[in-house]
Amino acid sequence: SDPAKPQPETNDGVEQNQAEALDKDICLLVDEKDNFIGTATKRDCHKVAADGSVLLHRAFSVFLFNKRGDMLLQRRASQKVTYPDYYTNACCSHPLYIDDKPEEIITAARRRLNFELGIPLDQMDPELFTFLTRVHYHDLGDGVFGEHEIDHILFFQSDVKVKPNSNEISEYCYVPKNEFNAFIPTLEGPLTPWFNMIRRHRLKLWWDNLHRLKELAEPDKINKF
Ligand code: DMA
Ligand code: MN
Repeated sequence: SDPAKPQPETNDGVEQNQAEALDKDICLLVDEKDNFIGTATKRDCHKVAADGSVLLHRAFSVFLFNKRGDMLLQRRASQKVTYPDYYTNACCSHPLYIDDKPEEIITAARRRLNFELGIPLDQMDPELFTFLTRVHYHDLGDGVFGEHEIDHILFFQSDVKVKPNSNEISEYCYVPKNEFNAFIPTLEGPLTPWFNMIRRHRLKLWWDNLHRLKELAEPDKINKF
């Protein structure tokens, strides 16, 4: 079906494109050190159990900047199963289990930047990504679907063509660094927990140092903010 068109809801109230991904996408289960230990459907990875636990899985978050250094901010579509209508960084998703092996993070990031933001693959040279660090966090979401992830944080800087997929993203804009702090309180929706965490702990440092990010990278670290 046309991914841009909101489809009817399935009997659990989830929009059809999103429901399809919940049951088809196979995510990667990891231990607290981010070792791959098994697989589970996207649905099972996000279900909040009665005791509040959620299966720990691998994820990534891309922060995208143009060559002037402005950051792309997006609003999640209202049909997203987790955190609908929340404002967040350019693209987040999960590396999948594909062709009998775990997908590489940058491969997954390019796949989803292409799917969600419509960025042509040939405008996303793997060299343009910097893998900065990992964040381990747990959030109950709406209490039905939540998150428990080791999130690989990637920065990407280039001028790219953007054509958002409306089933994923309802709004986007580029925010200049010097306007960011005044702009955030004017938004009409909440920020996702992972974006807020990075915003509070690392965003200024990394945004101030876009030209020398490789020196700040701590890929072996798993932060718990
Ligand atoms: C999941 O993002 C990953 C993080 C870091 C929260 P998402 O809910 O946007 O995933 P998807 O786009 O695959 O639904
Ligand atoms: Mn997840």
